[in-house]
Parts: sequence; structure tokens; C-alpha cells
Amino acid sequence: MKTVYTCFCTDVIHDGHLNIIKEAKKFGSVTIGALSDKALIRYNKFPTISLEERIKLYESLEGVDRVVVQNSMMYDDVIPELKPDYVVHGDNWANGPESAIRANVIKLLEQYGGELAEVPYTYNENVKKIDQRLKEKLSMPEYRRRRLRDLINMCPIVKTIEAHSGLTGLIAEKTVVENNGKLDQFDAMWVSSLCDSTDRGKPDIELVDMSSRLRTINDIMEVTTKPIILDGDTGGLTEHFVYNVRTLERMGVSAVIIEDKTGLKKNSLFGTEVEQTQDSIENFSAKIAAGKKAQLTDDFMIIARIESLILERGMEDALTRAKAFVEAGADGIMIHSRKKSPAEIFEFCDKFREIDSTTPLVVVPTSFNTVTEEELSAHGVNIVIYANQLMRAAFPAMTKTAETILKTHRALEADEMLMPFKDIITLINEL
Ligand code: SPV
Ligand code: MG
Repeated sequence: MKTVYTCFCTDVIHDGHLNIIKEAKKFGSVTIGALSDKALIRYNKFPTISLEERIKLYESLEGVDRVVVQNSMMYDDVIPELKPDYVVHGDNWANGPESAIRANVIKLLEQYGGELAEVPYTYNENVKKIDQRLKEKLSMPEYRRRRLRDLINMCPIVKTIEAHSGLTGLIAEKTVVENNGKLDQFDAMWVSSLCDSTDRGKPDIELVDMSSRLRTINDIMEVTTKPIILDGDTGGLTEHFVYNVRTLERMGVSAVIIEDKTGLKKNSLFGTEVEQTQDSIENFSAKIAAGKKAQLTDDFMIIARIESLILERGMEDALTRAKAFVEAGADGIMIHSRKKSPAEIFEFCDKFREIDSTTPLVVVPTSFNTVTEEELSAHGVNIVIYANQLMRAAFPAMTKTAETILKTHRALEADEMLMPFKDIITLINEL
């Protein structure tokens, strides 16, 4: 009897999957690959049930002879081992980043004479509704909030990009690239105080109030599912911070990062060029402890950001603070630097990891931007935040377009710099 392999990456079975099994059955005995959690994440299909539950679900389907685990999005681990006579897949992977997976399968099958059978992808109202529901489920606060902790446990490093609007949220949510035969995308979003302020034409001095920040978060949440880390500035008054923790938790924000500064906060990238006051260890620890006490779920994270290197107070001060803030209950430490070289960040991370091997570490490589995710991960960093790049990309493009229209007294010359609206709207979700 011939053998057939097909890979599933779903928590819910719909007509499309049943049709694949029906078609596969015509060729022989059917083995389903259940994509592992780690691989699902890279595929933007965050699991809402466990791998064991998915295996049971697939095993229960009529026509399925066995289920195996597929550990990566590419088929390199399963095909050479199973050597199926056929791989069956829907025909909806010929274009876009998924075509890399198709090419991978074709190459592997060629090595021993296996065949690819593509069946027409099932588009109907039921399939659409189930796909939609699955997505909506991930956007619910309880799923979204928990997802950051899960990602920290599952990924070598959680890749986080700045979002300051629905549109930038969609870019963070949907950008997928194929690189060296692998698909990649961002894991989480950072709602930066700098970009949220700049987008409103205001300075980054805690002038944009929490209600406005919540509106930005809500705009992003409306159209995305990925977890959100909020830049909470100094956290404000402890008496206010505790209320904000509850609000953020209820909305489904995964983490707030608060920095150990006090008084009129200025952006860290100004460093010592402007007057900035660091909070005392005692005060800031009390703020963290109060926030943790107010929190209602186990999922939400309060991450302490240490400004000692920015304010040139030295490595020892940074490490003393990190230890104290973890003791006060901080769920993570963000260490910041405005040096061009990542050396002081590496030194901090290495020394911190000597005294604490588990508390998540967060860095924002804006100044030390030569550093790679692999290097950061090797020094024990868990979350990397690209804190302002989308805003900085948009600003020069918008300015140049405005100048070009002013100079030429018409829009034609600017047009070559612009994306047609029909391409932009492909990003926008339709119900
Ligand atoms: C932000 O993005 O607002 C930050 C990071 O706080 S930084 O601008 O580097 O201080
Ligand atoms: Mg900020």
C-alpha cells in the first residue's frame, strides 16, 4: 500500500482539512504531521490547545492512519524519515512566503522519487468562519496576555517591533519573510512612549496621558493578535500605577515596563545631555511591589527598566538595582544603554546571569544596533525590542513626499515613492 503524508497546523478542523484527508486517502494510508508548538509560532498560528490535544484531535478523524510530530515548518525532519509516496497539500501555497515550504517539499521528494499532489483549497463560508474564529480567539485578552510568557519559554529570543497605530500594528502582525529557507516574523509589539508621543506631535515627557495611551493600545488590539508590551514610562505615582496595572491586565496587555526615573522624565536617548533623576531603589521597589500586589492574573508581567548605564552611574549600580527590583517582585529586567557598542549590555547580562539564571532580560538595541539577535540570546537576553524603527522609517518618507509635491506643484513626481492604496488595503482585515 502506498503512503501519503500531509501536515496540519490547526487547532480546529474544518471542511478544508476533511477534504485533504479524503483526497489523501485515495492515494493510500494517511499519515498526518502535527506541527509542533515552536514551529506553529513561527507560522503565526499560535496554539490555543496543546500538541497532545492536537494529536488526539487528528487521530480521531476518519481516514487518518497515524499522526506524527513535525518539528519544523520545513519538512526536512519528516520526509527523509517517512519517505512517503505522496505529500498532499492545498494549492494555496504557490505564492508568497509559503512558497518556500512548497519548494522545500518538492526538493525533498525529488531525492527519492516521491510525488506532490496539490488539491484545490476549500474556500467556503464555513471555512472562512472557522479561520476567523480562531484568529478572534487569539485576540481575546486571556489568550493575548498569556502569550508573552509562553513565547519567552518557547523562543530563543522574543522579537518585538514598535507599533503606534492600527496600521503599524498590522505591519507587526502580518509581515512575514522568507530567509535562508525559513519563514520569520515578529513575536510581539512594543507600544513606545517615544513613538506614541511623536505620532501626536508631542515630546516624550509623560505628557501623553494614560487614556490616550490606552486608546493607541486599543487601536492596535482591534486589528491584531500578538502580545503587547507597554512602555509605561516611570509608572507615574504608585497610587495611579496600581490602577493602571489592573486596566492593562483586563485589556489583555502582557507586560508593562517601567523605568527607575522620577520627576520630569525625558527620553533615555538624550542620556546625560538633559537633566534626569533616577528614582531611589527603595521607592522604585515599593512601586513594583505595589503593582504586583494589585495584579489579578498570573500572566501579566511588570518589568523593571534600569537607567544606571544611561545616566552613567556604573555597572555595579545597575546590578544592585536589578537584584533589588527582582526581589521586589519584578518579572523581568530591561537594561538600557546609549553606547554604540553592545559591550556594556553584554557585561551587564553576563553578570546578571551569574546571579540570576531565570528572570527574563529585555534590551532595546537602538544605539548598539550592530548587535544581532543571536548574540543577544547568547548573552541571556530573552526579549529584543526594536523600539522606534517603523516611526523613523515613515517620517523621512512623508517629509520627502511633502517636499516633492511642494516643489513640483503636482503629485506625479511623488508617485514613484508611494505604494498604491490597493496594496495597502490588502493588509486590512475584512470580516
Ligand atoms: C521608547 O521607545 O519610548 C523607549 C525606549 O522608552 S528609548 O526611546 O530608547 O528610551
Ligand atoms: Mg519610552
